[in-house]
Amino acid sequence: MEIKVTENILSKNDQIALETTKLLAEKKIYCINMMSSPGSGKTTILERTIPAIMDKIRVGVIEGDVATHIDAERIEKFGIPTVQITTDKFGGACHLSAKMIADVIEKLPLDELDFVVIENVGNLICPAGFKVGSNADVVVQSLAEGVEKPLKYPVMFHKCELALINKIDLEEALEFDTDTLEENIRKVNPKIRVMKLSARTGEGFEQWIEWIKEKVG
Ligand SMILES: Nc1nc2c(ncn2[C@@H]2O[C@H](COP(=O)(O)OP(=O)(O)OP(=O)(O)O)[C@@H](O)[C@H]2O)c(=O)[nH]1
Ligand SMILES: [Mg+2]
Repeated sequence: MEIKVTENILSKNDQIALETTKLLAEKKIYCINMMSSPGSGKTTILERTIPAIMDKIRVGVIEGDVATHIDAERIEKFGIPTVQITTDKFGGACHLSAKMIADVIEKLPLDELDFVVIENVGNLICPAGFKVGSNADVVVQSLAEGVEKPLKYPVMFHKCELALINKIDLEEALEFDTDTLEENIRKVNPKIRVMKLSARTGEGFEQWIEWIKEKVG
């Protein structure tokens, strides 16, 4: 007779991430984890998103970088709660871990927020392997990176429920095949939602802002 013993052993990282998810749920906060290669436009997307939502949605941001407070300073100018994590204190880690988030999350005024955005360290590989306690994972890919990236770095696209194709203002100049990029994203993850936008011009932002409003409720 075969006896199957199934144990659900969460990794230490996942246990800490779950605690953060519970804390955010208690505070009725929706949280997204934005990930991408360096320079895809995560911070620029936030710079356009925050003023579009901040009259109705109370938003706070956690910025993750290997070094510098540059991104936090870009976000702080909107007068919203912002925390910068620099991973050079953790050996220059190429991702945020659940513990790094748990250690700073209460620096945000959680009782006064509806929405927390975590901008992860720019890297298309490592952040996909570490839950941080977010409700949704969002990947940004810019046109300049090439159509094959979802096929070469599938784990990130598999993990995320939303892909933002950014910098569509460059489509003509780069002679970029955005449809093939979208197809490649869907090949990796048929369920993923894909939105095309430009943080430079604001084109395509309506559906992204709508998505946030639906999720935050
Ligand atoms: N043309 C164009 N440039 C953009 C767009 N979005 C961002 N950029 C530019 O791309 C560069 C990188 O943008 P960031 O927003 O700093 O990218 P990031 O993903 O936050 O970068 P890291 O935090 O370093 O990973 C900047 O020079 C932006 O001005 C866009 O939609 N169109
Ligand atoms: Mg950034």
